[in-house]
Amino acid sequence: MKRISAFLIFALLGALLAACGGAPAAAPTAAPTTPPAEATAAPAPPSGGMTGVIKIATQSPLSGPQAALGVGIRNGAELGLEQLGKTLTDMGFTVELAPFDDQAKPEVGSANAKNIISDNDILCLVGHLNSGVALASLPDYQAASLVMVSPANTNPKITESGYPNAFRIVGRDDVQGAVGEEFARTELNIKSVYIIHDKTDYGQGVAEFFRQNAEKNGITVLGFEGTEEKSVFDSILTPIQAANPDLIYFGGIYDQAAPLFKQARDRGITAAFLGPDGLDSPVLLEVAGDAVKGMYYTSVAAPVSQFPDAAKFAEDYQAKYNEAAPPFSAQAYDAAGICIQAIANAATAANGKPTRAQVLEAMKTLGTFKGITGSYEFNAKGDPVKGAYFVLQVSTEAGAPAEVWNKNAVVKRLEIAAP
Ligand code: ABU
Repeated sequence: MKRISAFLIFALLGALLAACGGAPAAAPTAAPTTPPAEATAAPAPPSGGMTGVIKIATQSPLSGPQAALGVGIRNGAELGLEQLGKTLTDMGFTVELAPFDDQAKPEVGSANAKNIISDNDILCLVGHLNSGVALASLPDYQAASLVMVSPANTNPKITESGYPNAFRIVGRDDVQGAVGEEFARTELNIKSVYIIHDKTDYGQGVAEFFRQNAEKNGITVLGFEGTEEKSVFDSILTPIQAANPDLIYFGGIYDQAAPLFKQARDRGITAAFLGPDGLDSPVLLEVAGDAVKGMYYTSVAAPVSQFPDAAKFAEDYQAKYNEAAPPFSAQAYDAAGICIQAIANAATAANGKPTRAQVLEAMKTLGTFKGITGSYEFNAKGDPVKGAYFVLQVSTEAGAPAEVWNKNAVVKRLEIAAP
């Protein structure tokens, strides 16, 4: 009888609740043996499980003769994290930069890469300056599914070797070499060229693209030499002087080009000079002086003054680092922004700190990223769908090289689809 009364009371209560629109109470299952987690845990993080440290690494030369561009890449990425990292800190993460010095040496880059992938907090990498160093490091990045976004590497092998984790925001040397050759032939009326390169993946690669186009289009190639010499170029310049070319094309970086060009002029060689984006540094002007004033070069980066949306970046860079923002630094800022956006998208999808593999997946569906140096969308290989290519002329104005470099004139600006 008591059981029936209790049943009736519960039934009446249930009917009353239902009449008031309340949901019927669920039947209890097993009694909890421990207090609910919410009762004892620390206050909930801002959203879901979005806590912990997220690091973005950089690899570039921070010491040695190519540090002027390499430090710019590190600094540009650092500013990117400071100004764009809010996307991640607002979600609840702590964001840190992990800078590595690859010394422009493939073996150092590769050793660093092993350390980078052993730090599970590093979810994306901005780098490198040198294509050869990136190519030595990519197998390790790939093994760990670590996304690399390069602000500078132009050798086609970066995106033609099948690394699913390799992305870049700059154009490629198969195009850059052709742009340089066409400019030399059609605008400078060059009929003969002597080509020197630095024997690296980058320098030799772009020199070969220049040569292929020159031979195809009727420029006489009087010589094609590789050298690792950095200071005394007599043995290289003696045959060049004898050959008397209209043009010396140098495939390599400014630290080698500057003494080469200077010594060529000092010997009385009158050939025009031309080279690719590895020359895009005020240090070329600082070291070679009058020898390079007025010379032309091609670039995929160009001085920061060429990008209207990068005006604030240029101001902030000057204020923070007490020097003008060098070429590739604004691209590093954008590469960091791309890393941040991909990590944020991956975190949202995972509702927590993502894995590297999840960041890589997010890169594949990133869409268009609007940066300060351009809008970037990647093709299936990791190239930007369209690359920007510049032909520039070194300013002849007097003044500090870092400031004068920003006055270099853009002679041509091309947007060319990735091959
Ligand atoms: N593209 C300029 C930096 C040199 C390199 O790609 O190796």
